[in-house]
Amino acid sequence: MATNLKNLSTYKPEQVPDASAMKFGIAVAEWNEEITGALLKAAVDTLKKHKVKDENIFIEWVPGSFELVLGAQYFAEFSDVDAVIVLGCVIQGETRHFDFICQGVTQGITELNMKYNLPFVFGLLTTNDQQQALDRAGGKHGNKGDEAAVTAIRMVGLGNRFRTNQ
Ligand code: DLZ
Repeated sequence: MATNLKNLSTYKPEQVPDASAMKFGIAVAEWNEEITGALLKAAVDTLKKHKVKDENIFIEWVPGSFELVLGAQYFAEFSDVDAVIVLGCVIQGETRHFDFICQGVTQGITELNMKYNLPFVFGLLTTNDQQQALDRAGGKHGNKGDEAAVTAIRMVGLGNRFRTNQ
């Protein structure tokens, strides 16, 4: 939706269902906190804009992006949220650490989506440098936190539609 417009925060409001009864878990990484804090704020603001109640937004910080997978799984195992959003920012360094973290989180979140009957939304920035991350955390390319929140609401809505049509 948004990415082809080069602004991650652009979406069609009519595609977003009423979220007033939905519950969301957000796992957010402490690494690159300037960025992840901005992603988190945008995600929470967007959830609230779509009527998610404060008391239905559960936020847990984890040390780094690699820990997002287990943080997300804890939500699935030990809470009754309707969807989990993970927010992190991995910036390319001089070593291959970047590749391993990105691969681990991508694979891990994909597997969680398959294992639990729950949407796990991938809000991980993987950038070459800090500026690219800032551009996507409230800069010229919008905010990936907005997109993650909208995606989470839409996926919960999709699940609800399937369940009620059974
Ligand atoms: C170690 C590491 C490095 C080098 N870079 C990042 C990064 O850019 N973004 C991020 O979220 N986390 C980074 N980490 C930390 C790992 O994600 C993880 O927390 C540690 O390897 C401990 O498991």
